[in-house]
Amino acid sequence: MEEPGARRTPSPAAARPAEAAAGAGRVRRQDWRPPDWLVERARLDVALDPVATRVSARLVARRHGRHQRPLVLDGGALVTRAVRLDGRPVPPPPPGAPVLCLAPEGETAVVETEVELAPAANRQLYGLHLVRDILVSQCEAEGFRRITWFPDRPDIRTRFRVRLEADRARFPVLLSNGIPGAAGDLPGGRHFAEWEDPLPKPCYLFGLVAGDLESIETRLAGAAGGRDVLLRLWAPPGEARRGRHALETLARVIAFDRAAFGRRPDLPLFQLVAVPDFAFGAMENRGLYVFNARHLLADAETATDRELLQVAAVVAHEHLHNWSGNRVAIRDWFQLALKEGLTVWRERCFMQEELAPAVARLRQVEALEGAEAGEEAGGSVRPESAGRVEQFYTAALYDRGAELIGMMARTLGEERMRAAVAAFLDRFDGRPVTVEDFLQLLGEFGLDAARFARWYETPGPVRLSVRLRHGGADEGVALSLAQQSPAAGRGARPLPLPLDLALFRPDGRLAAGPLLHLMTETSETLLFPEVRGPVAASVNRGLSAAVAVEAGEDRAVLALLARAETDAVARRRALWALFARAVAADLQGEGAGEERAGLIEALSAILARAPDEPELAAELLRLPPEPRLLAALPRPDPGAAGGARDRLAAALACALRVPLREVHAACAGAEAVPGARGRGLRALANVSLALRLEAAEPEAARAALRQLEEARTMTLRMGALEALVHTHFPERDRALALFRDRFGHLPGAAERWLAVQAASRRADAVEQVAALAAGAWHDRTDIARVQALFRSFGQNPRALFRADGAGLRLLLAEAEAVDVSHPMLAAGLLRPLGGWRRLAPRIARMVQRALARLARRPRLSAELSDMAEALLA
Ligand code: B3K
Ligand code: ZN
Repeated sequence: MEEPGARRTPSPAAARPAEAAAGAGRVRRQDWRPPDWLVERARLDVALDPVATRVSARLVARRHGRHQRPLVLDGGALVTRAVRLDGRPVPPPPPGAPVLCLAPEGETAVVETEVELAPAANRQLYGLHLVRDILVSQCEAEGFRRITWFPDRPDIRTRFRVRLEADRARFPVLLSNGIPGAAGDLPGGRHFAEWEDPLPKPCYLFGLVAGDLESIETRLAGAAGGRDVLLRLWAPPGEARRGRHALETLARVIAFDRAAFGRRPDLPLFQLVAVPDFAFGAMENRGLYVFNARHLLADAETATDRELLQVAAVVAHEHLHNWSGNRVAIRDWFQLALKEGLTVWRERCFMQEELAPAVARLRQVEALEGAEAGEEAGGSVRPESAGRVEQFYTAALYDRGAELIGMMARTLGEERMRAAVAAFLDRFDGRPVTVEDFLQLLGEFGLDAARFARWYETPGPVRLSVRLRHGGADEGVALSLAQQSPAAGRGARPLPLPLDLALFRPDGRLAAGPLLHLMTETSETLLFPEVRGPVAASVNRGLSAAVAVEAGEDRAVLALLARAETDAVARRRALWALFARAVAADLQGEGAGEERAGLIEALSAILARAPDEPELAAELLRLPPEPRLLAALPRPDPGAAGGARDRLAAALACALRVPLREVHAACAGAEAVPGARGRGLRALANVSLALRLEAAEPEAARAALRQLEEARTMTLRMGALEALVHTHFPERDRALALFRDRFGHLPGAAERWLAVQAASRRADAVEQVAALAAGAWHDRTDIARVQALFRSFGQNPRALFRADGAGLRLLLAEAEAVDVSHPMLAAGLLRPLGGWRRLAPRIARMVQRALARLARRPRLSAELSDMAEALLA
């Protein structure tokens, strides 16, 4: 169910691969020029109506610099009724015209426009659109031009005053950025509300929501320099009570930003709005953060502990943008990795206070590696050019952007980095920024900025090969490191890599380190003259540098690290590598006995200490997800690899039967335990239950059903279902029926019920998903359900790539059916096919043929056919 990077799910449009849309009009980084005109003030009057919304705008523009160039305004899909320049009418441009050129004579100009929009017909979702019965805007990156004529670029900051009016019965709540002003009734059942943002902002941060919403709120006494700050959360009727967790998180984030970065709340009111089916994950409009409801409304009854943490991360992210992004805004969209990377890094700093840093880091690394494994990896986070600005919004840009900042933080030291970021936010408040501005400031704090700048231009993935040489009896140990980036050989200079490393003796004691080494050359050799005898090296602990390490460790080294590493990321890497080796050995008909023994020893050690650090133990006890396992095998056949995986999992679970049962029993009552410990115990209960069922223990099936029946939290309910769904015990079907009948009414429950079955490892998973797709609970017009069922299916490679082609046919048929109404979603469903070339030749050919067939089908949307073509290219 976990969706890495989902916190600010970029637009489904971003799913279109870069090549597909790279047409004639490429935007280039070098083409940025200062704006010719600034817009100092904007007054918008919006008469809302789903079919015909009228927007009257009055802009006060000022010439920027000495020149005679025109004032060029951007427009997108606008129907223009009137234009006036300094009070004089100008002929309106034709519908859909992309620019409006005006030639004011003076140094300032007043531009008045009247346009008409059709939000209910807006399928592009940028600009103003109707979701369910809520009118909502999305302007980042270039959506404001779809609301009114405006120079739509982030380096122009404008003070906005907004007046909204609408039918009171249908849209009783009218929201925009900043501080509420006058409001009241109008004739004809209509009403109005005024809003003003006291600070100028880029137009992409304009926000508007209108609908039937209810609210809950929290007051932070004296939080804004002695004045109160009100936090208010809006949701559809009946749902706001599930927003307490988000609202309380926002209060903690505000306190955190103050303590860690010296930021005070700069508005008396911050609002969070839950919009069901909002397509963009979440958006940081100033003072009016909009979320897809599932990223905002969550409590222990409806969401798992992991999801509650994810909600906290999204809430934190959007609010932290208020400084990193909103007040300190980027100059142009090529700098997106700066605002997003810095905000994800700040979000991570916050989350490290919400849960144990080791657990937080494990989850970050898993999300990062998931994104990098997709077809998004490759480009640099700040390319020279792009087909469309929207192509920048990938999970890889967010996560890599944050990793770059994390590397700088490790190099400077966390405290110094926080001070540097605070100084950056102070110095550039209200000024457009670039990556260079940021690096230059970090240089003042002692960072080798010129070297770190190289990271922004380097395409991924960067590799680091590691070789350990043991000298003679009295010569010590040499560690050779060599970095390799795809840009190497094209004059690329070496990247700075902060490497956390340690040497371990065979008995698990440290022989050297842990230490942080900043690698600055293409290849380096580190000498440890004092270290004698055999040792194992662990390099890039905690994923301290954004590189993939190739150390060619043998079984003994992996087993040692799996047992003895104190760094969780390095330890899990060793565990999963050992697991993949064992699967590979099984597939080759070799005994996997020794790998298995290493795994059993390491997992026993984790189980033995599990009650002390349950959340961490639960993470380390998880077996690798199947897509991840396949990525570690050469040309895998997903079906065969799945079989080997199951044999290995069963053998491990059998060997660990006793401690697993004990640990599982020790977690009883986890629901009553508050805070992080309770969360850890619930995670441990679930993972130990899942492992017990790997060995098909009938008693575990009974325990799982009991857990489902008795649990009061979604965490334990889902843990039981996720463990049972792969089995053939009668408890499985009873559990699925029970969940549907007893909890099906809860928000998101139908999606969970679909998704969990689509993840089944059973041989009949394809048939079951086909039946679900045809069943009553699957509604093709309901985006959330399509995503729940087919995204989960996409992460189930043994079903998706089943040798008879049935899984593939099912996915492609669904994509074609969905394409009729939701082309972007349909294209997104194909993403799991991204790695098809790495699969066993027979399976790869099957995928290729199926994609080619799809691409030839008539009447595909541009989105779906672009995606099919890009996957084939
Ligand atoms: N800044 C928005 C991104 C919205 C994507 C639109 N194409 C969400 C976020 O990063 O918080
Ligand atoms: Zn963001």
